[in-house]
Amino acid sequence: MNYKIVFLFLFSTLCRADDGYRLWLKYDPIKDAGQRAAYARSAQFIVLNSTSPVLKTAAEELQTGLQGLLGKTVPIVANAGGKTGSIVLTVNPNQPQLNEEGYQILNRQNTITITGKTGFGVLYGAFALLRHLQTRQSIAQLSLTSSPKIQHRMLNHWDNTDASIERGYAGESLWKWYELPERIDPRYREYARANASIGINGTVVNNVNASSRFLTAEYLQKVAALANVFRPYGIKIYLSVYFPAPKTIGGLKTADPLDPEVNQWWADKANEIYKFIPDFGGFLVKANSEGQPGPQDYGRNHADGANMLAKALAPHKGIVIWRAFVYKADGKADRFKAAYDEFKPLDGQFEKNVIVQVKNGPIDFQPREPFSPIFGMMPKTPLGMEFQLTQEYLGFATHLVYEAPIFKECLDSDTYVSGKGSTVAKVIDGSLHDYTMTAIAGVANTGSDRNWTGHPLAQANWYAFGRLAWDHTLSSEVLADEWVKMTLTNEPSSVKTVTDLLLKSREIYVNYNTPLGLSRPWTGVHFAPEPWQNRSSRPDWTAVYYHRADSVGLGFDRTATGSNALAQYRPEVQRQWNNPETCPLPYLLWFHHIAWTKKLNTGRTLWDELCTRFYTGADSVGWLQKQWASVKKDIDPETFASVAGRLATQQKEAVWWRDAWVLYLQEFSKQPIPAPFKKPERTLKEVKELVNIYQLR
Ligand code: GCV
Repeated sequence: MNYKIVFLFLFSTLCRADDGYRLWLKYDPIKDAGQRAAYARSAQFIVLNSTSPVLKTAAEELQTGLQGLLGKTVPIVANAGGKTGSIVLTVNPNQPQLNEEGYQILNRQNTITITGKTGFGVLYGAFALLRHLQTRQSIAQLSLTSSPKIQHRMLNHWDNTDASIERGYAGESLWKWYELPERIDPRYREYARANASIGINGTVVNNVNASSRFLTAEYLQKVAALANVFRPYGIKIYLSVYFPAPKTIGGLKTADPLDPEVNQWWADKANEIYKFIPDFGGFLVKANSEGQPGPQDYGRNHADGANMLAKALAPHKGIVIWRAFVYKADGKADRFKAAYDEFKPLDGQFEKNVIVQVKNGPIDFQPREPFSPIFGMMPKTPLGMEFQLTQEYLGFATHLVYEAPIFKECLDSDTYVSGKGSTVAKVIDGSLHDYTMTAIAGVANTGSDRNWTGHPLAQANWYAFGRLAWDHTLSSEVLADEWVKMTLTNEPSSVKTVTDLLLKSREIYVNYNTPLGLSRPWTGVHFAPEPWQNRSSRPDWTAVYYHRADSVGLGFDRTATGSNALAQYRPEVQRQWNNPETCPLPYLLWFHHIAWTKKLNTGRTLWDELCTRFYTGADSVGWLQKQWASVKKDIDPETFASVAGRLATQQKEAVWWRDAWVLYLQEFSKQPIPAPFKKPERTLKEVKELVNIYQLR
């Protein structure tokens, strides 16, 4: 026997790097033998007395997880014969403390019972129990009760028929349309598992800039094949629809929502869809937005369009999710105000099965935005939340930005619409206005890259989104801690270091990218800084429209002396933000044009404060690198190297962002770079040349 070859084989197998494919469902063996034995005593059997596909999924998921964590096969039995040490899965509709998808997990006399009102509840309970073990918590006297606060917890994929993904940075689409419905990529099931484990129960598989092909019988078969894979994981499928589809694929002369023939076409189409997919979720619609056609093309409004589709879906219990992301090509208007102006007057005019989906902020997924003023202002219309997981404005898959703090900042914002404590979270979970339907969506950051998200740490954004969609009261810290333990390491000091690094990453990005409430200094691919960009087919697609730098100062005046967008908020919010002295610094330039020499409450002038943030932000990427280097021994080598490489790129690009802003703004401020910071090594001309190259990619 050639021992050298055997040794090399074993060595390479043992050292095989983790490619990130398993996400947070790794279930690597628990190293601590005592802990493993303690868990194992309570996991001798999985008891399931049902043939329901969802319950079967729950039992099998438990079995897979336990096999990995405990290193033994835990049999699934119909009856444990009175033996303790079993995990019993049971559905009991008589659980007033739970909603339809909630679960209760109790450990009594060494029998763990996972109860749901439905099989879905049990499935979520099974994943919750595994999470408990993965994060090494005690299961003695375990007592967990949890129900999702929001009904429709969804991913929105901006995926196209040609496998490209709009704003996707992790490879191509997961959906192989040309192979479906015949070939089912095993990855579809892995996708469903990952989503179910964090409570996601819906997915829109195609881009909101939609192709009408998805509504053809050819594609509906493909979509149905995906739905079949997702179903046992409690995930419903939805489609984005192209509003003029009755014309493009139906051969009608119009797509007017008040035209009877058009209504009939949609009703027939809905009937056809439900034949393919009996539990189809419904439609997501982008209409009269960024060039997409819609009801306004026929002199109708958004409610007319949404209601027509809602009526077609209602007999099948489907829903319409109508996006509020709209703004007209009017350079004189303030884009900030557009969605509110168009949608607020329509409150109460939508059918019962319509949800209006609103982006978290009024512009477009900027690194920091105030909450959209619509939240709280449409009490008679269910408003859903749209967050973006894919890092369109957050450095794609090279910059590290843990997004839970972005989500929380919005969810915890107080609209004051029914007095203090009327948070955005309470608007979208329906508790404030008794909405009959509730929804939250994340624009997915997944793709065909082996590790799903490109940046290995961006998996945490998918994870945190799902967990927050289930329970928006969870903190960013708790979610980071869970994800790190389940995905990267359970070594306490490294868990602490990586969690801390994740938590600080967003603020670091904002500092070198868009501090003090700056926004949108970019065009084209949305990656490179371009604050000087002043020409486009539309003024609101230039950078200067947003930052408004001039010889006096910087920022967009949205008070009464400016666009008066602030008037869209409740007076309590206006009072805080109207006055530059009380406006929180992170939002300052969103609402005020501030003089360069104005002293801020940090004791520095605006110019000095900006420079301080740009420089410390860029320097902090060095800190991220050091922190990451310090956990090397506890992180899988492939993951470690991938993140280290990306951080090195981020470091380079953070300096480039800093230089672009500082050199450009200095042309207006005419102020020196304050000590101790040093003048950028390159000139503005050089930065512009660099950016031009990036815009080419
Ligand atoms: C899907 C931004 C993005 C677009 C996106 C749009 C939307 O403008 O840049 O790629 O289109 O938002 O949310 O509809």
